[in-house]
Amino acid sequence: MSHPSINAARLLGRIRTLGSIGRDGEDRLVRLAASDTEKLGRDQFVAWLEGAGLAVAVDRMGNIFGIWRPEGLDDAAPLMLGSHIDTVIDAGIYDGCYGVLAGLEVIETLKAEGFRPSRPVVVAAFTNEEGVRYAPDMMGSLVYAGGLDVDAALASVGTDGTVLGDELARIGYAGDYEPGFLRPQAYLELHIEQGPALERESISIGAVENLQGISWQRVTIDGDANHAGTTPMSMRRDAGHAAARVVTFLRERAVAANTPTVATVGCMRFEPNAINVIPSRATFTVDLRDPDEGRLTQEEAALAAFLDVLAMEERFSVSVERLARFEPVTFDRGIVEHIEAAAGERGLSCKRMTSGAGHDAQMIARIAPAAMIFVPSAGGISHNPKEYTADDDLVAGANILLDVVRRLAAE
Ligand code: HGY
Ligand code: MN
Ligand code: MN
Ligand code: MN
Repeated sequence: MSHPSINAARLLGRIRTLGSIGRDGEDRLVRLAASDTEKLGRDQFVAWLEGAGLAVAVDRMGNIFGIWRPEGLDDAAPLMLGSHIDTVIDAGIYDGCYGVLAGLEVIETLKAEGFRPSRPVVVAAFTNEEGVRYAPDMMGSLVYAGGLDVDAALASVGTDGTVLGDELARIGYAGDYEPGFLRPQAYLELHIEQGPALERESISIGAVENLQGISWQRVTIDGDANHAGTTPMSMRRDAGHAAARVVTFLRERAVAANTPTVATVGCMRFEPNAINVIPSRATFTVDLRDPDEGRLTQEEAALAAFLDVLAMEERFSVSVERLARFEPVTFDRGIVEHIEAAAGERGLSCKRMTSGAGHDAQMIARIAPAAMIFVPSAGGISHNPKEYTADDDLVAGANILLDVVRRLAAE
């Protein structure tokens, strides 16, 4: 059976074009949510949507939707494809952007072929998936799925002191539609794996059946600033050392447990941050993840207990702010089976797997059957300019997305 395929050159060209937009003075890709550089990426995506003849809608969260609604399908709930085009700092060019551009590519391919879907097909680029500037991550899709009030989200204050709603208005992406205005009949997200599993097993396609839980916290430890030279070690309340003990505690506990639990301290700041002053304050973030909700809760409790001991033993004052907490999600088995069948028909190897990263699909799964398709990441590297997926793998994944859309939009 011949399989009409996507336009590989168009997709690969767009991935590279979008990957060149939003580079800083050191040529790092930085398109943080609602920033000036992200606006450039948004504008390019909207231009491609308009060029494809899609209706473009932007909601109050700045989520962008390209809508293909053939005649006579006014009331049918759409099939939604999506991901995000905001990035981390010094990002790769595939995370998020691949899924958004492949979704557009699938729609353009089906339109050109004269395919008549049973329902509208929509491609979405959700705001602030990365959560680097404004927490929590997956914010745009979380609001879209009703998991966070839109006004509360727009009032979020960023790490740079800006307010999300003001920034979206400033860059011209504070839309009129209420988040959730298009209730999808199903949601599909194509994404790079961002981990080593597929490459290690030489498998082309991941049929993602679940996604692990995520806990983000910000911890502040207060001690006493003091002279680095004159203060006896026994008299110190060194917040920097206390923070270092937490980092070591988290890593050693996760390694020793030998479970799927992962723990990361990604941000750390000392005050007053001077070479000859014992730090009075350490502020740092903790990212804990586990596919099992019970174990994730247990790891959060273990951290809390360790912080309590630090506070009592060494008279620190410790405060913890919860930044994000998402339970593990199980995706729709029917769609997962479609992904596996589509890979089989194209002779592509495929395995079911868990997503270690958070994704917009995890949020949209709250309001519609959802699933994800993964393609291999070279060396399992992501959130890093070395992030890479071979063109053949990118095209294979987009063709599987095309085939699954054809199946779901024919029902
Ligand atoms: O943190 C995550 O896993 C997602 O990429 N924001
Ligand atoms: Mn992503
Ligand atoms: Mn990411
Ligand atoms: Mn993600």
